[in-house]
Amino acid sequence: MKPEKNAQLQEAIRNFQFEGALVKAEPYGNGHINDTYLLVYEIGEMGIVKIILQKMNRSVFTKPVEVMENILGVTSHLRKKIMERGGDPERETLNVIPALDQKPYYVDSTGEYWRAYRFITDATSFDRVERPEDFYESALAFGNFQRLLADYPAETLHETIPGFHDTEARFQVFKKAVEQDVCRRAASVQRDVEFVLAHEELAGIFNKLLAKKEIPLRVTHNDTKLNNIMIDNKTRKGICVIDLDTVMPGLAMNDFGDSIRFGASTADEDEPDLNKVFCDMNLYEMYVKGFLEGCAGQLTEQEILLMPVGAKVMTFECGMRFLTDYLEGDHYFKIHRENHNLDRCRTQFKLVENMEKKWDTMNRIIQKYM
Ligand code: ADP
Ligand code: GN1
Ligand code: MG
Repeated sequence: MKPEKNAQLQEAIRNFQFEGALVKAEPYGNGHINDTYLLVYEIGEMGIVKIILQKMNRSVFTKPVEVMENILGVTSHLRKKIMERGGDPERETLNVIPALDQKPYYVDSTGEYWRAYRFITDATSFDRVERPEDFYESALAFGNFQRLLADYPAETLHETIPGFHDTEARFQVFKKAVEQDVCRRAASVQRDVEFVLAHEELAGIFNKLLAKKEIPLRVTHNDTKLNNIMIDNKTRKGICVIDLDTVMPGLAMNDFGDSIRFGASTADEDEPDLNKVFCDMNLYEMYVKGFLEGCAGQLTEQEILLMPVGAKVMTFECGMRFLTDYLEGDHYFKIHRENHNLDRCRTQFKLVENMEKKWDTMNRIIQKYM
């Protein structure tokens, strides 16, 4: 770690209410947005206590205080419901640890925002499906999450990223990135650009249905990839939904779709060999079953029928976002190698193509669970 970065980290650590002796502080996890650290403390007879400390991404979340207001609101709502049904609120929802000044965040001397969570112990966040049953359990948990938030006052939530899943608006941003071509990369990705342009129709589907009031806005997670859920190591249940930065009014189909995009793929999101990338219909079916069970009858028939569209739209949107970021010089998603965003974009477009081939099957499976 660079010395400046470490100094900032140490400053943040000093400004939270952590007990015990710090034995380890290291970068953690595979999120694309925030800087996440694992802190390990030793507290006398209690033994080892772990903490998640995050430097929030200020260029993505321009109003970090509003993000934290949302998270406190949502987690206290969840906490109440978890306690009502005899669950363990320390493990089944995120728990924010206040800073020394009691605020839910600390602003360091360089103006960066930090926040801390209790570490969810004896659980794992997976970057790919290792056991199909885990994917089913994650679906149940994401569906359940949406159900628990069904009576949350949506009007009190801040829009932490305006137009986050407004695919139509993202299409316009993409076209602008191609036109401006600040990194002079557009010529080398002509085919990918054409793929987006040829799929323009996908970008407007949900806005049209929203305008006609045919689909409802609900409180949704909006970033439902598999590594945003903790799976209990013993019971293998989806114990806790994490990464609550984007909980906002949104579409049930998008929460479903983003999970399929990531978890039903036969390869990693950044797999360079596209011959390995397919949308697995068995995993898709497991997710359908789990998600609909988790939502427990809350969804309208129209929403359920539109789930495959959600999968295609979210995958297309995500690929387009990766390509936009590649064209703009990789300023949004963290990258770890050259052309990383381009590799990510191509897996998404390969998945869209594969979903198109399997379209009838995807719809048939949905109908089976209605
Ligand atoms: P990002 O927005 O960058 O994706 P996340 O909030 O998803 O950041 O955190 C990144 C990773 O850190 C997660 O995928 C998970 O592995 C781990 N993580 C985050 N919060 C916790 C927690 N409370 N307990 C255990 N692990 C966590
Ligand atoms: C980001 O934060 P993380 O890594 O869970 C992104 C999602 C993308 C995803 C692609 C706030 O998710 O929208 O779908 O990467 N989050 C944000 O892997 O932009
Ligand atoms: Mg995450």
